Amino acid sequence: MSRGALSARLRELIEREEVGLLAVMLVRLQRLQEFRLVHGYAASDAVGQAALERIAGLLRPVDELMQVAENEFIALLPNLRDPHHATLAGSRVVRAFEEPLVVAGHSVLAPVAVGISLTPGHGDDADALLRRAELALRDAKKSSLRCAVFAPGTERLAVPYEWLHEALRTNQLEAHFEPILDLRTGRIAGYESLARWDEPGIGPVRPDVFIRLAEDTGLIAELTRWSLNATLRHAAQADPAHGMEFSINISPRVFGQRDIVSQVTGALSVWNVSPDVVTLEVTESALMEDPATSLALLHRLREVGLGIAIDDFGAGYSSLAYLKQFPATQLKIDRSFIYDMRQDTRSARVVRAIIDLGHQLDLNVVAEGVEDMETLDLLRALGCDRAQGYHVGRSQPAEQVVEPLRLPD
Ligand code: G
Ligand code: G
Ligand code: MN
Repeated sequence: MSRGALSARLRELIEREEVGLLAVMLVRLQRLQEFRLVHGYAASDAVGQAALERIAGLLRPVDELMQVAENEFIALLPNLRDPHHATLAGSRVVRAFEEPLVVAGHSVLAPVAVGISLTPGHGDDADALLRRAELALRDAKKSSLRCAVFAPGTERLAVPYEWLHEALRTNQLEAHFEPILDLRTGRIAGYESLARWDEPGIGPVRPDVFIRLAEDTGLIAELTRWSLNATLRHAAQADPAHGMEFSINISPRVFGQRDIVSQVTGALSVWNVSPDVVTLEVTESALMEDPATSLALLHRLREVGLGIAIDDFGAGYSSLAYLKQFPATQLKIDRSFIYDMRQDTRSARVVRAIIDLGHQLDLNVVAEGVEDMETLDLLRALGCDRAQGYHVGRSQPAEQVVEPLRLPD
């Protein structure tokens, strides 16, 4: 079913009095791309079909279910007694996908995340409800429950271009540093720089929101320039004797700019930071858009001495063929593989395989999103080199982080 048809159907339901409390439940299957890479399109379509049937089996006869993308389903749940029942339905779906789907003899573990919006409550505009279910789904992915209801106040999608432009111009963004632990020495090896934007009058704007806005509007060049300089300015404050390393996220889109190399080297020399303590984090998807150009630019950055990390490994369209050609120094395992490795031995085995793969390619392997000690211990036992995540430490304003690392005056 198309998005247009879905919106139309949702509008119809909203207008009907007898529908009462209506939930829009967005279910997204994860890891389908991985499966498709191994087993092909027909098999992954079959997984979509099996998932549809599994969800349908959990719904009431009055509920409506449709598949809106290969890995995405929307259920409309009318006449709910109270909002809590929407959460119950969502959690039921999450739990049901803890069991593998069996498709054409293959057993596939495809976990789901569920985002929910409600009307009345979260508006009576069909598109807004769908967007809010999507926002809830992003929260769900970050939560161990894998199911979330839209939380009013978290919505920052409507931030206009002008505000971000102004925020960049007036230096309103702030670099926060998230610690990265060396699992061998038990010491902090360095920090990943994460942009934060707290706009007076509206509150914090989520980075995934403003980074996407920047990418969509061309402000990403400004944002990258800001990010490089803000990170290196703070990095420069740290005494090199501490041996700290600093990682900077680089958006796919900047590989379209040919001067990205001189921008990076320029910022390094302005702040007098050695390239060997700086790693640029790039997602695989970035490299798939225009592999030839991206690879050439990455090779030049590598030649200058910077580290290159493949960020969110396994989450996108992973291609082992490209991985082989990457001048990467580091592999960051996406947190969707980490969060359940304690309970799920298959996840743990996938993590182990990724660690071994990374090591075979001489990459330093970093696990993202480590939320408890058990997972940390498990990763150490599997030979993972580094880890980051809430259990290691949350990000904090860069100023505070570098304060104790300062050069003696
Ligand atoms: O903290 P978390 O919500 O910070 O970040 C969300 C996403 O935003 C992450 O995928 C991260 O890679 C990205 N991100 C954070 N800061 C920056 C930045 O300065 N530049 C780019 N390109 N991406 C960033
Ligand atoms: O895509 P990238 O890996 O650059 O994104 C980093 C993001 O991960 C940031 O949004 C950061 O706030 C978030 N993050 C960091 N540690 C954890 C964690 O332990 N659990 C979860 N759920 N998110 C985390
Ligand atoms: Mn990152």
